[in-house]
Amino acid sequence: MSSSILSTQARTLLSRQRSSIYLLPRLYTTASPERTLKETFANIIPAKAEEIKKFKKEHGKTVIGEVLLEQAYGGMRGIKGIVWEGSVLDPEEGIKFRGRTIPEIQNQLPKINDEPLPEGLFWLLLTGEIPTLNQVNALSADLASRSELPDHVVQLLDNLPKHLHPMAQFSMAVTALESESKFAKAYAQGVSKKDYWSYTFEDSLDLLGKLPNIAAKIYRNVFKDGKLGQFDAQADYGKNLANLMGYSNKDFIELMRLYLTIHSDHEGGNVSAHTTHLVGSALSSPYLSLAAGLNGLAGPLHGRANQEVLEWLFKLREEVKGDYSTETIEKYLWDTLNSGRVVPGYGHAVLRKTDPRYMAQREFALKHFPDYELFTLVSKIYEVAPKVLTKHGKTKNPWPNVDSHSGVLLQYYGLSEASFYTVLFGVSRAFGVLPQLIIDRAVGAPIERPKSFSTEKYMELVKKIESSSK
Ligand code: CMX
Repeated sequence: MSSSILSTQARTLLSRQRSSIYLLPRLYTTASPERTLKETFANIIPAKAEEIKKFKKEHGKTVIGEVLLEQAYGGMRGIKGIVWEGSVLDPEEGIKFRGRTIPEIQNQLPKINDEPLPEGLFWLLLTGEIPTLNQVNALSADLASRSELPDHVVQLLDNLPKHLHPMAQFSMAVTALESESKFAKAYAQGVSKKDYWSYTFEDSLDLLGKLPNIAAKIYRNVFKDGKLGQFDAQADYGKNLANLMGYSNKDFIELMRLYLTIHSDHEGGNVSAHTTHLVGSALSSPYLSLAAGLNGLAGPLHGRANQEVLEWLFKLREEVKGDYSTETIEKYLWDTLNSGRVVPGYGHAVLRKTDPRYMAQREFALKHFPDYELFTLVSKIYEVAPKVLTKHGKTKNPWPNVDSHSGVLLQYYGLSEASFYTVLFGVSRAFGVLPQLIIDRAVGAPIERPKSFSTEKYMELVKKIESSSK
């Protein structure tokens, strides 16, 4: 077992507790004697739960921050109040998954070709360990075995109007899968708290397994002939997602693996992660919790920015008619800002430099299609926009985020329907938020309930605090 998420004390405790861990069924058979994901997690979690309990008991009253009034009115930016094990976002360095940067996970996670397999990232986020290729292959097979959609979900998707946004369709389909929730059924039968995580784990894997079919069904229904491409129970997740949507180009499959890996997790405070975690804290099933998160991801300031970027780029292209000079692009940026809109794909609530997810996608483009016209345009904007945004003086971060680049890669391979892009983001986000939901249930995380006040009450509070400090 990796020592990455456990202190020495916790590891000692774990070795004492190992014998008392109840036995779990194997979820899939593999020739390898290695542990399954569920067995690995079950082995880690008692010590982790004990470590948290002890940490809370010994340091629970330590002050870890202060809250300014402007933060209460400013979207709670920077307030520490969520526990999120999978990743931490550093303003300068960007996202780290269990302490590893994007280049590190690209290097360390198991691969079939050059790009990491998102199944491996799921394993890492849940356990803190890098799995072997055998373990990842077995997990891919397990997810594939859970992929079938119940008839009522297929019918629901087939009956939705094409003009309903793909993200609304996505969230509805995930909500409708509640009928399959093993957690909800077990809870209704009065299962013990200590077993919540096991049912949450099963629901999470069932849900992840079904997402490629849901996403592809939406894509094929809304934009194509409604018929899904090939599904191969022996193939990995990224390949099946690409194939089901009707894309078999091997570089596109590589792109899907990279895309699903890097869009997965971005610590716990972003809207989709926080919403999933919050709704899950009420013991809503993974289906209802993820659907809530997807509804947040669908917002233009969050995941839908990838669609907005493409629309904005196309308008720019139409307006400048092939003139990609600095002056023309500068003018277009100022026109956007002066009309009271944001420049989509730029800025971030936490990051203060170019998003490493942007860089990973840029490197993919440089490797596979350095001369693609839209990539050239995006690169030109990358040269110009930070200066314009800095001069504009509002945003705290004039650098591009993940959404600034993703659509252009999809365009290159012919996936040109921008309103579908956030669905792909959503499939990936499930890889990041479901591990935390399982951990939350395993360590007995409480229902979330922060304090709110009216403006009148804040005024009273501020008056009291300010007069007592005079
Ligand atoms: N263009 C123009 N103005 C921007 C801007 C941008 N790209 N980014 C921020 N600003 C403005 C804000 O609207 C805000 O203006 P007001 O004071 O008038 O309200 C001001 O700059 C300060 O904002 P900030 O503290 O820098 O940024 P926030 O934490 O409030 O918001 C974000 C972060 C991402 C919502 C914002 O940068 C934005 O709207 N960017 C464009 C949309 C986008 O790309 N979203 C995707 C983010 C990644 C993701 O979640 O997928």
